[in-house]
Amino acid sequence: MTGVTTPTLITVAPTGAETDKASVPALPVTLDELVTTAKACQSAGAGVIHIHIRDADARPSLDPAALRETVSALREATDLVIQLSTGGAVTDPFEARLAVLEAQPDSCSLTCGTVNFGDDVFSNPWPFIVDLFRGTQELQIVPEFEIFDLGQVQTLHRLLDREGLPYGGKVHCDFVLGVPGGMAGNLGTLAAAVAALPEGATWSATGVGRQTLPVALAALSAGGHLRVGMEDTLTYAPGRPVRDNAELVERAATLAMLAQRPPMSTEEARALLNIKDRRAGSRGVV
Ligand code: KMH
Ligand code: ZN
Repeated sequence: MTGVTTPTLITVAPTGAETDKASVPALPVTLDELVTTAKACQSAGAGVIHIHIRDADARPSLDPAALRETVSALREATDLVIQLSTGGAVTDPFEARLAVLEAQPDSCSLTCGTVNFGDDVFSNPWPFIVDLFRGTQELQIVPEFEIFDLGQVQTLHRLLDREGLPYGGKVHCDFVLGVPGGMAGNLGTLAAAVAALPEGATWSATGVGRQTLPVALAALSAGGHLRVGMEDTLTYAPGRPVRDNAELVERAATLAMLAQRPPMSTEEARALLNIKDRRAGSRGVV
């Protein structure tokens, strides 16, 4: 089986758009909280950070100036690959989601289809997917293809067949399992999704809520990478809320070490995804 000896890319998704700060005070929502979280998560073994920002009232936001400021502050404070969410919140309009690319992140999420999302709908129609993909190519941003359901893998094939490879030439996916309305968070579903991927694609997996550990263990055993964080997981163990994002990264790093696939450094993460180096003093594209 491929990948069972390769190091593990750990992505942290610290905030998301769905959880209220008022009900989860540990959720990082201000720029200071995000920077502190990012540093702690890099020290704990993260290579990529998947960012949603909040406004002054801790509501989900896609404010362009705040996104730019966030990218710049995280780039200054860490070496993490900075991935902005283009999914935003279920209420965000397509234009604002496309405009996220203008903040010049290293990477962005790109969801490959519409999915029921609890009581809501996370809308990603084909023309939007194509527009977003072309935007990433033009602005030299590496997309991470988010897959919430099996059919979305077929949409990824269609996208690559019609539009060519993403910027950087690598196809990297993140499976999000266990969203109410999306694919189930179990081994059989993950195996089917992995088997359907384009040849040579790399992937990580995220199990939402109680699916966190089963999905992480399955992903490690199948050569995949890990995404963890308070966007997806708020309970560390039954009856015990997550203290902070770093402890989820620490747990992922421990599992990866046990699997003899230690966490990747940020430089290894950059090489895996072929990220353009936008850091000060860099020599350009890696
Ligand atoms: N907040 C969800 C509706 C992404 O970041 O691209 C979408 C989401 C996916 O979180
Ligand atoms: Zn997200």
